[in-house]
Amino acid sequence: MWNEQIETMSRDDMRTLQLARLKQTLERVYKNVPFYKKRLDDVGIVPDKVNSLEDLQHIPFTVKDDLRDNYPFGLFAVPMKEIVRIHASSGTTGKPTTVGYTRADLDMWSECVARIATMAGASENDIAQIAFGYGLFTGAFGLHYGLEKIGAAIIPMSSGNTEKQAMIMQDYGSTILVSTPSYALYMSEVMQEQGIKKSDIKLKIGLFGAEGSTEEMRSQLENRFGIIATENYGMSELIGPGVSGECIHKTGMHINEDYFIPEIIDSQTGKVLPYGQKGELVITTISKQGIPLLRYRTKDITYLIPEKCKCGRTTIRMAKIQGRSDDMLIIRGVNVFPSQVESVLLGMPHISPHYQLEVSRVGYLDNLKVIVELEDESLLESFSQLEQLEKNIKQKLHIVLGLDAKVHLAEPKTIERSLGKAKRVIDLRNNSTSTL
Ligand code: DLL
Repeated sequence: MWNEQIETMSRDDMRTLQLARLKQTLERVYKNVPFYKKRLDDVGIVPDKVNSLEDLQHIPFTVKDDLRDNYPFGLFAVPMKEIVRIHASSGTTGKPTTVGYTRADLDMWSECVARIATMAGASENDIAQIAFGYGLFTGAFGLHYGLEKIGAAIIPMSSGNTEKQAMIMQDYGSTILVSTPSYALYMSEVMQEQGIKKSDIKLKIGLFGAEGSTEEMRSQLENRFGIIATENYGMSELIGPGVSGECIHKTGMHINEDYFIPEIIDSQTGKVLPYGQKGELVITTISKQGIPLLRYRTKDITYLIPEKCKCGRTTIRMAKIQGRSDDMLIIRGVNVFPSQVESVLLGMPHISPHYQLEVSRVGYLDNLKVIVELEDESLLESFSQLEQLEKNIKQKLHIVLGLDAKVHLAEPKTIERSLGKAKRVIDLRNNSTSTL
């Protein structure tokens, strides 16, 4: 363990620590951020009267629009001279949500990532190839400094240039790959084309994150590279990667609860839900200085697992993200998450793990087209086999989604590969695309 004292703390001690830090955070934002002073005044919350964690539920939520409205630095809680780094969200349209880090924030961030890397099995003996893009995106820098803190040797590859990634992986003997799951999958494909086999590389651990993936996708990655694939979660507004991560038991992502208080709410009513119930994840940062956030609505859907883990850690875990509340497609009244489609497709023979969902509207009727890529060209010759495959996919999708989808079998390697977060949904109803 990286920080045994914190990671195995009793629930009572953790709650005491959380309350003390919550109070400090409330006092700090009340004093330094006019936005929060007004928010708290509006509901009559006086920071030094908050005496229990239960009081948290009376504090108003913060949402992405609050950051947009105060763009770029309006929610910062320290003077600019104390900010030593700026990052921003990975969104492609509009103004990016912008965050600032003090030196203490950077230390805390590295500590968070050091913990999640260690729980996934990483150590000073490892060579870590970082294939996230370096830039405003938090992924690369977060993993970089966290892994460096534990003493691993960092290869700051950035994303793209996939042939070179494969060569470096083989030549330098990388033991950890850091990337999105979809980019790792693409990398494995390129390696196969280059004739590089599992036995030619030394990879042991995949630290995957920044987008969702199913258990089926995990198995594919583990088989293709011969690794243990773990997942980690984060968000630029909250710190970047390092909010939570899986240990080797892969039974949910341990939340760094001494820095982040998680809650699950019903996204319609805003009411807090009990452990185990699925809803929207809301996080309060309780140590951050640059831009602390109270009850930030992540829009990510998950549930919390409070039981102690087999690894010995007592920190609360969050289940795999089941989708984003704004990523859920409503097709003819039926709720569809791209991850449901992924879990159907990845279990089937003859098709590659690359897919896209295209939603369109004809008249008043929504149509879902699932574009599925064939694994190789062997089936292209046989019309009857193609027809049978299409029928099988349609049937399975119908069982899981409860609606009829059109299936389009695309030729091998025709769906665009992503270097970062994969574009899974093309929604022609309002001309937007989104990630899984
Ligand atoms: O993606 C931070 C990060 C980088 C996390 C590298 C892990 C590894 P943003 O670009 O702000 O930050 O995007 C945040 O990405 O709200 C989720 O919807 C999604 N996301 C991140 N990790 C996961 C995950 C980074 N493990 C948004 N599973 C979040 C599913 C994830 N979705």
